[in-house]
Amino acid sequence: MAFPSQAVLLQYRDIQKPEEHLMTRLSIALLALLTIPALHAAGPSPAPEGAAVYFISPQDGDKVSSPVKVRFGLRNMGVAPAGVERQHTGHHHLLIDMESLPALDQPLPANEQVVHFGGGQTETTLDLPAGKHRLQLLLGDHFHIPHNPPVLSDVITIEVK
Ligand SMILES: [Cu+2]
Repeated sequence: MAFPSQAVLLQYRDIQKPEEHLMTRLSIALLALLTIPALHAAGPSPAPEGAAVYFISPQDGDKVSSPVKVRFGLRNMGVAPAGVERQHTGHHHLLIDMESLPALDQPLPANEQVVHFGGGQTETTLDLPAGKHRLQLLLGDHFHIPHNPPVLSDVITIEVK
């Protein structure tokens, strides 16, 4: 059985000499040092110079009727589905009526205001209530993390009739 043998192991650890404890701690510290830079190296993905994401349609100030067809444009980068790691690619995220930007150094949340297009889609159709709405596009990498520097569109405001 696992439990009694674990108890024996704990007892054995308790009677280890202090130097051995120190060695264990040093090993753990060393492991942490080796692991942390590796995690940092994994992200964020670099964006090339001149990379830009923008709305092909609608355009800022447009008066539209719902459902709204939204088309995403991307310059100097390619579209790849979520989970596919390929240099200088990413997938679109549509930010809808966000008060502020989400954290740009971690995976983007997925909710009604942050919509992922992880299949590599470059357009969508939105059902929006009447009134003014703010839209913004943000590219994310294979982990849904914005690039460095972030590839972020201007905010457009549209009015749904
Ligand atoms: Cu995503």
